[in-house]
Amino acid sequence: PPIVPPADLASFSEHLNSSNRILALLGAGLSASSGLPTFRGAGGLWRTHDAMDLATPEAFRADPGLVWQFYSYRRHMALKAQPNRAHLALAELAKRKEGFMTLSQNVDGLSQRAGHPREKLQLLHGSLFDIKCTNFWCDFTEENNFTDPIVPALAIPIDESDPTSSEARQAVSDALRARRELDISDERVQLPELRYQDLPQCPKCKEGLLRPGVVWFGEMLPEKTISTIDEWITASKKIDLIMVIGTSARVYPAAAYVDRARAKGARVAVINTERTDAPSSGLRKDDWFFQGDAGQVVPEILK
Ligand code: BJW
Repeated sequence: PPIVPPADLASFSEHLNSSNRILALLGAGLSASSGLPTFRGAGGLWRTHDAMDLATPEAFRADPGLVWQFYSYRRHMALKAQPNRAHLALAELAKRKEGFMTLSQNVDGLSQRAGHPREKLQLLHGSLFDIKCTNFWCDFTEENNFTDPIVPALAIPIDESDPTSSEARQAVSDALRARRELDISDERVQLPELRYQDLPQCPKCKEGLLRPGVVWFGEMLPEKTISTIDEWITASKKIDLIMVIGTSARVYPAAAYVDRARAKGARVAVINTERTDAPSSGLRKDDWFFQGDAGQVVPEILK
């Protein structure tokens, strides 16, 4: 049976086809179908830590090693993951619709790898693969650093507890060893010890620690990103549609784009596994709510 009610699908498709100015607001639920955990709810725990407690400047100041271990793990998992059919369908829509813009809260690089046109993809919360210096007077930044691990000390530990003989272990290929990586998101697995000097250091000022180029709580979103979106909104006499995909829409200012689009006349389509996770302004009579896995629903409704 179709996962999307046919009547809703028909009215949505009709509206999409006649829409010129379209936004998509993406969240972690989109990449859940690619096997990456979300922040809230199941999977939002990393070891004993709430993922959102680690996504703060205070956490980094208090324990840069722990926070780097968390982000190094996330970089590794994101590189191993593959864009899913929803990432691909959105990339296709971006190519086909002139007035389409994606606002992604995701930092995993999967939209980029799905071939989403970069000028139509705004990264509200930065990227796991951008790096910057924490030294206040140093301006070092680097984009698209896919080195994994970023420094040797942050390599994911390998399960050495092999029941076979040591000779057999020697013969095990790198590929096989890679599959025996320990899951350091599990608190029962011991984290390797880290010394401060083994953490990623700034190659420019040679004094500061590097940090992931993501936006933590209490930090401003990238200025250029905000101004590009503001210009896009201002240039729109009307916004026809905003698709709110796989996000709890509770984190600001990202979540506010739903209401800003509504204020410009946009109809809202929510794609989420949970009906409770509608935008905070609530679902309205002529909104669409497509319940289910974004990886399945999005390609279906964008067909
Ligand atoms: C599926 C699915 C499947 C599952 N298919 N669906 C106004 C009011 C109140 C507070 C504030 C405000 N303005 C600013 C604030 C403070 C704060 C904030 O918003 N706090 C709220 C929590 C209340 N905002 C900020 O601090 C922002 N900065 C800022 O505003 O600067 C100026 C300022 C500072 C201080 C005070 C005032 C102003 C910055 C926010 C940065 C957020 N950063 C993070 C971490 C990024 C790096 C990293 O990845 O580690 O961004 S936190 C985390 O939340 C991450 C996400 O992008 C973001 C949103 O989460 P998302 O994507 O929605 O994930 P989930 O897990 O919440 O939801 C997943 C959804 O998918 C669920 O609905 C599931 O049901 C669904 N789902 N599987 C479809 N298969």
